[in-house]
Amino acid sequence: MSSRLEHLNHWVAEVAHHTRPAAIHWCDGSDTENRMLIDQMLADGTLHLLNQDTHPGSTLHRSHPDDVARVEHLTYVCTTHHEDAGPNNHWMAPDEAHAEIDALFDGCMQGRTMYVIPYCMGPIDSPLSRCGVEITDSPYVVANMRIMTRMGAAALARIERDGTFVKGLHSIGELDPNRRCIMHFPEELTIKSYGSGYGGNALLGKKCHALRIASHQARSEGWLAEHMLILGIENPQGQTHYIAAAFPSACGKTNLAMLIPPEGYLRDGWKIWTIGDDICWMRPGPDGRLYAINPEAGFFGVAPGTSNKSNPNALASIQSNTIFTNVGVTADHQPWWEGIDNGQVPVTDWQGQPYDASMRPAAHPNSRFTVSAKQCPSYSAMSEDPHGVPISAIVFGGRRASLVPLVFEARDWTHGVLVGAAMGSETTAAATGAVGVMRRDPMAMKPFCGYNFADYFAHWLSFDTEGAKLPKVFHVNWFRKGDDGKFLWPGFGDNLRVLEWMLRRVEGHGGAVETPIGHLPIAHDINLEGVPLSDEAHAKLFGIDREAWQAEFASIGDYLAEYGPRLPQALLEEQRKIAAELA
Ligand code: GTP
Ligand code: SPV
Ligand code: MN
Repeated sequence: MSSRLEHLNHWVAEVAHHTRPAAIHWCDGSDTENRMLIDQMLADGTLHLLNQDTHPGSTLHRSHPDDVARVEHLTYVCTTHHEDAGPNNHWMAPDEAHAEIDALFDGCMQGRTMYVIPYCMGPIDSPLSRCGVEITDSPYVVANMRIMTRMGAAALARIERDGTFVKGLHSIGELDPNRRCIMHFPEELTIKSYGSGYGGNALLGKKCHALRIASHQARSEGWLAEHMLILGIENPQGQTHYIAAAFPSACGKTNLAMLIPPEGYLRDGWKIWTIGDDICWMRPGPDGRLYAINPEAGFFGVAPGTSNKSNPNALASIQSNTIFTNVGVTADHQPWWEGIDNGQVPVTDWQGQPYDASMRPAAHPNSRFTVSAKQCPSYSAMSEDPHGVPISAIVFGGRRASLVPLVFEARDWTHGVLVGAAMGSETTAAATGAVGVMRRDPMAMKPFCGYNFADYFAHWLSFDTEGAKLPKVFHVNWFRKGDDGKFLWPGFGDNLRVLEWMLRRVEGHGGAVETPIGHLPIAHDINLEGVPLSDEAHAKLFGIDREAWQAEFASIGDYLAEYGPRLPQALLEEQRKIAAELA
């Protein structure tokens, strides 16, 4: 190997010396390699074969029952100065963190194969892309990384060209929750993760690299690494606008990214193009607009609730070559989850036990599918464009049963940054801990920002420069509930009605009323043809309760105060101005 890879070779040798694997395998990403790994995992029970007539090439993995979600309380950002990680992160001093986790890695790969996975986040030839190498003792991680990233020989060639990469070391260890932690060293471009084999804890290219490390890097290099989907909306005239949207985990990104237009819109010729469903890297282009790429190559999507009605594109994508994790199975070995709504019944639950509805759901609420983005019928060829796509609108949104209307528009960039910073959402099964608890989740980045949120908000504000052509900023809430506890808005495909209004606003001809919290559509500004809404639904989706919003702004003020003097003054002033208008 060339001298430009010496650094990589040296690190691999050092890790092998420390973890003592029985063998070292450099992943080339080939079909042969993938087949070899899948066969080996089928033989040792890591994977189970699903029905090859209905789901060719698809398998099922059952996680350890204590290892089924991200673990935010065991996730650390280890910067030299505590202040740089901020109140939004768990922090440990780098020396102490290395010592603690290195002790866990000591000899941990004995009897196992150590896999070296070179990967590229983003199109191989894009200047916006960044590479990494994950070392892991989990073949399941290798198989997932092969779908989720551009992995193998082409990535290694780019690493050789770049001469730099993010180092990620991972071991499933004993899968013991008491011997588990995920450490990030953004100043060293290094990740160390021990004791979990699940999703964001183990597929290090995803949340660890593409968000926590990348957000830190993006700040110093003048770009943004965000927890956002990217979609293209093609109007009947054939023009396509791109939108990036940040919703917290399990709050609708995959679904919105693959939306199928409702009947009337389909007839008129509207089309949706999927670029990405979870992560977005964007930077200003020469024309002052923000250009975005999806750093991922696949979807690690929530299974429950995915049906031919809610998300036909996702369902079509996962008919073959898919790894299912923690779903139930039917008598003839087809995958099954709550809400699949296909007339079949599960016989085995996600733990491999006979299904008993009184014991547990058939599929874990955070069960997932891993599939190549290329299998999605709405996947856009623009996803491979090295320049990325220009973003016309940024959308923030959360899961809010009360208070927050269906949609509103920020007055300007500074207000938009406040709208993102003030985001709140009810927690979901994507992370361990209580579900349904309202918490602040700025820009849907609470679990993923690799530095102090105060600095992050300042970084967002800094894009508002002379000559910048920034996207308009909106806020949505698909999850408002009525007094009966049911969702008031049909959601899913009908969300296009809201996106269409946004595009009219972007083009300068959509109607709205000004309120202290932003511009709201009056109901007739949004096309509601064929959407029967009760008077209660109407009032709640398109109105604001001033008194309740006063309380919300007081709470937002309290939240921002937690960031102390480091918080940008402009954000505080914006919050105070709106609080005063509401009073
Ligand atoms: P992560 O992969 O964890 O980041 O999640 P995500 O943001 O991609 O969420 P996803 O699209 O997988 O949706 C999560 C859950 O929300 C699923 O159970 C969906 O059925 C549900 N959901 C998505 N969109 C809507 C909507 O418009 N309305 C309602 N009521 N539910 C929705
Ligand atoms: C999320 O939790 O936001 C996910 C799943 O997209 S994970 O890869 O586990 O982070
Ligand atoms: Mn996510």
